[in-house]
Amino acid sequence: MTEFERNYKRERARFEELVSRRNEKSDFYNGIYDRYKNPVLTRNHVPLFWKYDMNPETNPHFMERLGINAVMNSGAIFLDGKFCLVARVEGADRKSFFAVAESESGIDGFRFRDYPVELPDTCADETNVYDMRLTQHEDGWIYGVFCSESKDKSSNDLSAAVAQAGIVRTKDLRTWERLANLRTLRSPQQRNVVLLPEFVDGKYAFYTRPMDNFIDTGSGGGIGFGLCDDITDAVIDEEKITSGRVYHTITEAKNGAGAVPIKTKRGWIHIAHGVRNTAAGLRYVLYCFATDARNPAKVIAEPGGVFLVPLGEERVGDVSNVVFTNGAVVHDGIVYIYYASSDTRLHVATTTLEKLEDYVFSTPRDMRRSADCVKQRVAFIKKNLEFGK
Ligand code: M1P
Repeated sequence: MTEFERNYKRERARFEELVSRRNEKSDFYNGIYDRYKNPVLTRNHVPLFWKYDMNPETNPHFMERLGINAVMNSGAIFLDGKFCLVARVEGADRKSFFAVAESESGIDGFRFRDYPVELPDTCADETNVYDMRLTQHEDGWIYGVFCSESKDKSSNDLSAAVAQAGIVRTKDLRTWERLANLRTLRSPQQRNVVLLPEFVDGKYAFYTRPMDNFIDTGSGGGIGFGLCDDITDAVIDEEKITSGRVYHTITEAKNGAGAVPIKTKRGWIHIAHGVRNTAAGLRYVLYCFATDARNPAKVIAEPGGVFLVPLGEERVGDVSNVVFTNGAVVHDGIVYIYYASSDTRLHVATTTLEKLEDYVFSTPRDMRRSADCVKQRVAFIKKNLEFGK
């Protein structure tokens, strides 16, 4: 057997074992959701023929020619009987692109289609694309809203970049039509933009994240909300802040919309991310809030504290201490929350719609000050002890 054949056979067997591995719930418990033992997508889920030259004559050592660094932040929908993810795949060259992976169960068996997504290349300056949110809109289209990043030519800093919201639409996750990037007249940069699945006052409704520059949100007060008339040339002139940043909470440094909001009897449920600064760098966690069904800019419930944090191995990766979501699926009353850890791999957590609603509407709010938080907890303990007597 040649070196090529030996290495190919071994790697092929490893790949098949990985993608056909069954997933099971881990022993984590908080009563709110279940976590799973294995990630649903990693860089090793990428087909071998995306990375290796498969010709033994030109690749006698069976060497990676185009490596993949990470598979992470994924948009998610249920389409034609399958859980479909549009994953952010990051090449060894640091450029991200999108690729569709499908599964029958939503918790395991995700396989990438043979080819990644080739977005219409309409922005000459666009250097990187990532974090697509998929919205099955009531107008009949599936929209993908993603970050379109370019070099900031007005700055001498080589790392200075400009983030904008790119928009595509499709019916089948195969043919993509690129629309104009979203323009927000009062915010120079945008990331983490999410399109609501329903019209509001006959208009397209977006959750935005006003930012002064690429990393810091600066004066941006939190997750914004704005309406636009024409999705093919989307312009938002005014953004109202919905879930805001607050001193000494999990959203102090910044926050951003995550999965497309989930419709419930009591309003839209949002699973977003909050960021705080620490001596070890930024820490990204997930948190929830709900907005009014008729006025989706108005927050009607915001449980205190975190919903999901990086645990164990999730804490380590290319950008450690991060969990991030940009996709969730509701199917048969089960909520599948796809979240990436440390910008490296993708996991799933599951709950039910009923439990998620219970969590969002029955969890006490953040009292903002230690003295008030301890009062809140003492009252809670007292009630429990009296109940136990
Ligand atoms: O590295 C963590 C995350 O950082 C960004 O999120 P935000 O815009 O809120 O800072 C995004 O680039 C995201 O992709 C990344 O996971």
